[in-house]
Amino acid sequence: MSDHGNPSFLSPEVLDPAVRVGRPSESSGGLPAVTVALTMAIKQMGVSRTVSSLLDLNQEAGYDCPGCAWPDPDGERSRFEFCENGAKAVAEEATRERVTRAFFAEHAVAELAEQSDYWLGKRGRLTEPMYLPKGATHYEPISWDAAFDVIGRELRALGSPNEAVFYTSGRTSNEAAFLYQLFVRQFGTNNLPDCSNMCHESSGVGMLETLGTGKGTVSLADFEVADCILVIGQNPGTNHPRMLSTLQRAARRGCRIVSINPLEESGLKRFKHPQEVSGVLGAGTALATDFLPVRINGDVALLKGIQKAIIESHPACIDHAFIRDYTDGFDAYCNDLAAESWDAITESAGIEEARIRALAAVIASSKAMICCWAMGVTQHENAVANIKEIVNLLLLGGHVGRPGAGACPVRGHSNVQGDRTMGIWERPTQQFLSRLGTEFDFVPPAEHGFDVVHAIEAMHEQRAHVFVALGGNFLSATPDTAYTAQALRQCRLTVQVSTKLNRSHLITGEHALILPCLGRTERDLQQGGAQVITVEDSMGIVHGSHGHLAPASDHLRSEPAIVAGIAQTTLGVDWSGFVADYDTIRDRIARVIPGFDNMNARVREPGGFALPHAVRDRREFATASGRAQFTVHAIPRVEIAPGQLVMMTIRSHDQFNTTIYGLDDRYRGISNGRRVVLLNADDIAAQGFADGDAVDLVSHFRGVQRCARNFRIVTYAIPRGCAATYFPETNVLVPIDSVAAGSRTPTSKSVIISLARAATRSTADA
Ligand SMILES: Nc1nc2c(c(=O)[nH]1)N[C@H]1C(S)=C(S)[C@@H](COP(=O)(O)OP(=O)(O)OC[C@H]3O[C@@H](n4cnc5c(=O)[nH]c(N)nc54)[C@H](O)[C@@H]3O)O[C@H]1N2
Ligand SMILES: Nc1nc2c(c(=O)[nH]1)N[C@H]1C(S)=C(S)[C@@H](COP(=O)(O)OP(=O)(O)OC[C@H]3O[C@@H](n4cnc5c(=O)[nH]c(N)nc54)[C@H](O)[C@@H]3O)O[C@H]1N2
Ligand SMILES: [Mo]
Repeated sequence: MSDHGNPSFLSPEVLDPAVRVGRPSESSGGLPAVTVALTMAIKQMGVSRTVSSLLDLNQEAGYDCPGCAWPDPDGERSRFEFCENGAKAVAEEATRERVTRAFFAEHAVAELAEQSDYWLGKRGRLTEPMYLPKGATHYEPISWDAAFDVIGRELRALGSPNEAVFYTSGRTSNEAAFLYQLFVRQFGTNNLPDCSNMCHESSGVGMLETLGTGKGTVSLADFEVADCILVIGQNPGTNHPRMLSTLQRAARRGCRIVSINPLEESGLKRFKHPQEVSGVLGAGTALATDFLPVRINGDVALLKGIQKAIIESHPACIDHAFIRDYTDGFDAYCNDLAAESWDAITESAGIEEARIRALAAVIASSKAMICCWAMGVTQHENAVANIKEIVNLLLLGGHVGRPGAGACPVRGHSNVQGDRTMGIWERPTQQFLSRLGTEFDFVPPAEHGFDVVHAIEAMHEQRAHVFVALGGNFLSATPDTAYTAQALRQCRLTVQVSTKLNRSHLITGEHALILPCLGRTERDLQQGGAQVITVEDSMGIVHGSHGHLAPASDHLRSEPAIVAGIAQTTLGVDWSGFVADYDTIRDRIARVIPGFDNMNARVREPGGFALPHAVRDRREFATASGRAQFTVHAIPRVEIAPGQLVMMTIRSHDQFNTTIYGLDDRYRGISNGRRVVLLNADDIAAQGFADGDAVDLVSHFRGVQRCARNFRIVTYAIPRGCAATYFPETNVLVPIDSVAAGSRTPTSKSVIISLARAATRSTADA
């Protein structure tokens, strides 16, 4: 265990006394979106940087927005592809604030750990490599060469390469990701956990088993012809705002848009396009035509109910030819639905039979349906079953591999899909490994590596001793914060390649390094000139990204350069050629990864290029049987004692994962604080509490209780028995051993909690 101080490593657990609660808004976008974004941007970047950086955003010669993975429109994109949360993401990176060596000399690590995530993030960009020696209280400057030596020494000293963990977050470029996984595999391990393990892993697993692909089967053009779009467990108004323009165009054509969500998220009610005059001045466009307030984790039941109703009442919409020619398992699926009881369905879904039947009629009348989803369905014990039920529904109507129809898992991080394509995966296929081994003349390790949860357990049990993160905020993003903190502290060395200060820099191994890197918005100048990096969006389009801003500091290195530095001291390889000219990395990607032939030429074409997709393009299903699979799942039954609630941990409008942009959640009417718990009025009353009371949240799993203190109760339109809080404040409540079957994704949207009156006085009295 490290012995530098004993900080309370979680965010400060004190009430937000100034939190204000108003009414949720009736629409999203509009003038407030522009003014809030510009105010935040100008505050952090100043006027001229704001103008130049926002004009470059998502332009063909500009950089890819670090905000989300929603694709850019083809052809006529406006000069100003505006999105409030994209602007905030840029401002956060292009801020003029700096974390310097003087800052680290002034503040002990233990002192910094007492600060909130919001405060840490607002200190600005990291500027030079910093080192926390064993036993030290403060980080001190270190040269790049010395830093790489520290890493090389620790990695070479390990008993086995499997004692190191190499995490990746989804902002990493294709080029950096490809080099990183190559280094890790040449070092000798597949311990490549990534943020996907906590995100869309359940989508990947569920789709791979049923459709033979882990990627979504639609492109943006399909949204122009779909006549029904289901948005399941996703809050695009906050997390994928550019998707609202797509939905708006669909709504104007008369496309039905259905939201399945415990919360009636404002972003899906009505959208005022900030780039249209009517969007700024008028009432906006109504988006969701139907809203089903499903209970948390009621999706398997609801989806089964819809399908049962379709089979019973709308047999004409079943695509029997498709089912006969392309699928397996239809009979068992029908038998299971016939035997399912409506009582079990309505009880679990929390939606009446009549409403489910009405939705079934809408879907039955659709000729081309797209199902979109995100974290609302992927972070439950039965998350893979959720995904497979979505696939069942699509298969039933033949809504796969035809225009306007298909599966659309909406990815989170801007290059999380590309990182996986590049081989950031703890369970690589044999085919990938053999192509990599052939190209680079080595034998890659075949044994599967650690995912995120396995990695935490291995560090905790001292089976892994070195932790390296290429981006992200591992401590705060992962479940069971206290347990994960102990795990990181057991390590000999922890290394964070980062742009901004975060809590993972403060909870460290015996010694620790912070390696500051260039961000998307910045110029990446190498020996061979200014470099382009590439990313892959949520729909498999690969395109270039060119940063134009001057780097936050002269000492920053690019991610590929940092990976090359680590590889040099660890393996003795000279990758300076790769760093000098990223085209040389892309040449190798093109030879290893199918679909990337001639990559260097094609990424330079406007808009980039689309990766081939066998399901979308040819209705070819690379499953074990070569056919798409109908599957059967029981409705999950969760034991919930009286007084207990199911809690989902969600994002506010002012955060990007663990980066807290601000303290407001404008669309939900909450401002000036984040320690809130959203509850149904009847649950509040039944438990003897009142709106505004301060409570501690206690989670219950396998006899173990975990506690997060001091949350203000907010009355909200949420189904009975359900609660909502913000991530990452409540990650401390998510049990490390509570993971989705099949994908091992932490169950961050299904946490069983109870409420206890807080020792602190209620905010109403404070
Ligand atoms: N501005 C901004 N953009 C982001 C991010 C960010 O933090 N900020 N994060 C990025 C990342 S990495 C990701 S993965 C995405 C996340 O994007 P989302 O998945 O939209 O994010 P969450 O806030 O986790 O919201 C999940 C939604 O699911 C609903 N939900 C929760 N439980 C259930 C359930 O059991 N069933 C159903 N049907 N719905 C449920 C919640 O009410 C909420 O509306 O966004 C990406 N984009
Ligand atoms: N309870 C709960 N937990 C969750 C979730 C949830 O819904 N509920 N969602 C999960 C999901 S979907 C995800 S994706 C994970 C996210 O997990 P992560 O990806 O690990 O977390 P982020 O908060 O996105 O990482 C932010 C940090 O990334 C660094 N960074 C930003 N840009 C760059 C860059 O260009 N390069 C490098 N090297 N570093 C950069 C900055 O230092 C910043 O502090 O969290 C998961 N955790
Ligand atoms: Mo994510």
